[in-house]
Amino acid sequence: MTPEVNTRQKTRHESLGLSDEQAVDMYRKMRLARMYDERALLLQRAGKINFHVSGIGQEAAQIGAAFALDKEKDYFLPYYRDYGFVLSVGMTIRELMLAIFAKAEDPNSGGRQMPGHFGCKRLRIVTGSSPVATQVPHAVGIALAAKMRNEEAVSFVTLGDGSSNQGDFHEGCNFAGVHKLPMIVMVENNQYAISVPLDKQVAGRISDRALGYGFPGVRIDGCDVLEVYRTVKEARERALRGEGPTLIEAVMYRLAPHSTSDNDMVYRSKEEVEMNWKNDALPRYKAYLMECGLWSEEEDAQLIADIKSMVDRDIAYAEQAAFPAGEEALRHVYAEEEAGTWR
Ligand SMILES: Cc1ncc(C[n+]2csc(CCOP(=O)(O)OP(=O)(O)O)c2C)c(N)n1
Repeated sequence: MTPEVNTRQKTRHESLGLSDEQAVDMYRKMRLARMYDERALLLQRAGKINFHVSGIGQEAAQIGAAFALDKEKDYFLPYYRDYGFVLSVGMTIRELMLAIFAKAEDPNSGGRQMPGHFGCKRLRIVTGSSPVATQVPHAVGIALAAKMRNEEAVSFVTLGDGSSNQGDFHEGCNFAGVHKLPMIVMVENNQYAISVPLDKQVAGRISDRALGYGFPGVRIDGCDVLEVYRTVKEARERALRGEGPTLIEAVMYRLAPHSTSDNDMVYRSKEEVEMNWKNDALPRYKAYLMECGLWSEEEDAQLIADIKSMVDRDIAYAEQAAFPAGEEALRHVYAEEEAGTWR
């Protein structure tokens, strides 16, 4: 008798080296980021928080990328819509709530920065500034240091399509290309820079710019979480082999207005937004998991209920948490000397 041969075809995630548990976890994170975002929008409308910048429509790219990186070794420089990314590398809903309520316990900046300005040493997230694209030269410097120290690490940086027109982006990419630095740049091309559509920002493809910097540039479907995972994983392997940076242009659509201060109906139509909801990554990936027999409507309902109670609990916590003390306002702004040591 010949032994039974397993002829079952590998699923897409299995062929990428992802376990069933990891594939489901990606979906859990997508749902978590989405529900956080929806509640943040409501909190702003209710007057409980001042401001929110939404990442709705961009979660798949953020989560696919996070799963392909090494949380113990790599350095992360996310931009202000990357809730899916920071939640996937270990930030909690409670911490995000503390940030939007501007409370002292916010690990990102102790309530000083605008929401979405991530920074957390514990999670290897490097503090970012408000001027867009300034994180790119920071990522370059970190990649240079990693290379000089022979660390097995990459720096991963994200930015928007509009920000890829800034000098910081070009100068950073050029330097990283010359020195073959272990850096991955992911442009989250959500089609708009506030009110300016993509065709008024760039005449060519963003991914093609990499040609001029001397490293590969790829344009991928940013609403396909597994495709983003595959691309970032390959880019990381290239970087660790000493072959230098990769530019990834993840194409997606910003489904919410630019921020809670923006009226997007002034520069785009309701029909256009509705049409793009049809490509929402969440139902698409949920359908994939259901086809694989890894997810059910019951599990989905349970997940949504669990996230809702976590979000409710963390909002209650953040609401009652203390604001930073007035006398702390200048801490971390100027260097301080205490008992002979700089902190
Ligand atoms: C150097 C600089 N110029 C202008 C701004 C104001 N600003 C904040 S977000 C933004 C749009 C950026 O668009 P994009 O890079 O496409 O990212 P998106 O917000 O669409 O995700 C602008 C112009 C800024 N923060 N920094």
